[in-house]
Amino acid sequence: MSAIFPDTLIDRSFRERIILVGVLFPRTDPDALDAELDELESLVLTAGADVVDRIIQRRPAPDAATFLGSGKVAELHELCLVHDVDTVVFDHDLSPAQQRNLERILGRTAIDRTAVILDIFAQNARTPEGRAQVELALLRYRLPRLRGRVVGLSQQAGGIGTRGPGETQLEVDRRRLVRRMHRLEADLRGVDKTRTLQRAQRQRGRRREMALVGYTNAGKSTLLNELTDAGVPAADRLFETLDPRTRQLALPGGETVLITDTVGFVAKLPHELVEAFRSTLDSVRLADVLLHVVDASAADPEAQMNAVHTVLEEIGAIEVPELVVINKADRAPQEARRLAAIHPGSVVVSAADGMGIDDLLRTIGDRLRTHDAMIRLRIPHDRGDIVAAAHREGEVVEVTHEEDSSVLTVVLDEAARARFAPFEEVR
Ligand SMILES: Nc1nc2c(ncn2[C@@H]2O[C@H](COP(=O)(O)OP(=O)(O)OP(=O)(O)O)[C@@H](O)[C@H]2O)c(=O)[nH]1
Ligand SMILES: [Mg+2]
Repeated sequence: MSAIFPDTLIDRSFRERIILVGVLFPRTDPDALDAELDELESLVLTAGADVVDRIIQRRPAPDAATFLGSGKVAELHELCLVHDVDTVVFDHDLSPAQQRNLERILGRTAIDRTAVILDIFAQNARTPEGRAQVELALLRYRLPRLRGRVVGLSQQAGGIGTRGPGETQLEVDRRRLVRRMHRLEADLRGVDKTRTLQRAQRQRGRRREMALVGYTNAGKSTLLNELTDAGVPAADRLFETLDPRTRQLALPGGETVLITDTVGFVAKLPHELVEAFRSTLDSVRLADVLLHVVDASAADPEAQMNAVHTVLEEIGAIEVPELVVINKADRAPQEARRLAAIHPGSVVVSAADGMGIDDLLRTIGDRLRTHDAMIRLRIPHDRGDIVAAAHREGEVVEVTHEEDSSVLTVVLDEAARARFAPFEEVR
């Protein structure tokens, strides 16, 4: 497989020289585009290449064939020659056709932000599951981009798995790629099943689960280490963490909860990745509380918070209660205070030196406790399934039987309470 589809999109046998391309659409704020390109530059650096220049064009809309106008493409080509550039990276998603046309005109690789992020993920995935998820995302990205390659006579000789009669090399490649995708999907479904089982066992113990979420490099892993001595690698690199880690956390009241560190988010996180990491991100979707770690020293912490919320929405986790943890207060004390003032209920910490951690632990305890509520459910006699569910998901403290229904007094957490809402007795 790797012979046909290289593992990486950016060559790492040397440091590639790269030009960034951004387009300023009528409703885009020029500063926002600059910030996006700064971030794209750090993504490229993380991927192991160097940015030598960037160009921006104002356009009402992307050109269907080449994204930029033809004059700008010629200028870009010129610039590529001047700087001896290997690859151009667009801040925007390129269609397979745009990518192909640009590569033909420029005579070098043209990729988009999505490809760079996929590339970093491919580099950082370590566990078999993480690698399978990334490979699946890469294949999903590549499938529509497969193109006919010129095949020499010797390659047409055939053999098992190569071309059948009348099949073009493109068809062969496509078939192999799809087969590999199905294989990966099946493997991942297996892992998913095991995890669901483990989670169901934990649920029976009603142990609370929290997930760390946040923009990449916000300090999630550093915070997990500070809270639990987890020994998780933390580094000043984007997408350092890809594989989830779960640790126990002892709260001041004596109870323990589970806390999971997982992959960081970024603006325009490729949907191929969100799709492939769906089971990893279950730890976020199914958590009782999210610790949303915010880097107060980032260029625009609120834009990062918005990007995190966009991803949470995409993975169906936007309803999970969130506790905002404003981090790196040592580096940006003023901004941390400002953010705390506009996010009531948030906690300011510095994961690197432990400042604010006691306060955070106390707040976590309070938040988890207030989520339990004692409510009364009126359940018709023919709904034994609901009665059983109440016993499973909550703590039933009293049952009274009436003519056509039972009334259960039950302690439920917030998420479970929402599920039983149709049966809740309003007093
Ligand atoms: N000054 C300062 N640096 C911090 C703090 N917390 C984390 N860092 C640094 O920020 C960088 C990123 O930290 P990580 O914990 O790896 O961040 P992450 O959110 O897990 O990032 P990814 O896994 O890459 O998404 C590291 O260099 C940390 O040392 C803090 O409170 N203050
Ligand atoms: Mg991390």
